[in-house]
Amino acid sequence: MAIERTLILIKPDGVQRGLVGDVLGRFERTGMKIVGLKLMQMSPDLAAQHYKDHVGKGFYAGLVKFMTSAPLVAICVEGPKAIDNCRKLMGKTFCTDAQAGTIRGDFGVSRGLNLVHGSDGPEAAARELGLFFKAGELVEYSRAIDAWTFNDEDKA
Ligand code: DAT
Ligand code: MG
Repeated sequence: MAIERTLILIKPDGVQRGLVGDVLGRFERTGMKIVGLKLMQMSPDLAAQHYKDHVGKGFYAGLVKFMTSAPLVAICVEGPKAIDNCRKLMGKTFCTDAQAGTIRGDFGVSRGLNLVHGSDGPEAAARELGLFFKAGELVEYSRAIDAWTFNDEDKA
């Protein structure tokens, strides 16, 4: 099934810099669907679970401090190959390496303050969505424009 769901976070720097609309719009305008959306502050406990694979790395403490320092926006994006498609829109991890045209390339200049998180594979997406959203918080709905946005080939 090529229709996937992925977790996107607009990180605290994106919220503080007033870029929520611009960043969300990059995903939305592709035709992918927002099926979950909330403003929240990440707790240290949630940060530890979310970034469990980075525990012990040199940047871990700074990363957790940054991610818990102010509110972020959590989004569940749905669409054909949504996981890789969102990563492509985000660009390389450090804004300084990210290509023009990507979110990180167009809106950032920092390594660590890189505006956006996106799940990096199907297992991570399922795990991370479970951390940020309760089952009832993800909404199933169709849009009139769906038929002009993707077709059966994209769903196969
Ligand atoms: P990505 O966010 O592109 O999936 P990642 O999962 O490897 O990247 O790392 C998570 C975040 O940690 C990343 O968005 C920024 C920060 N980070 C990663 N490597 C870093 C490093 N070497 N120095 C500073 N921050 C780093
Ligand atoms: Mg990652």
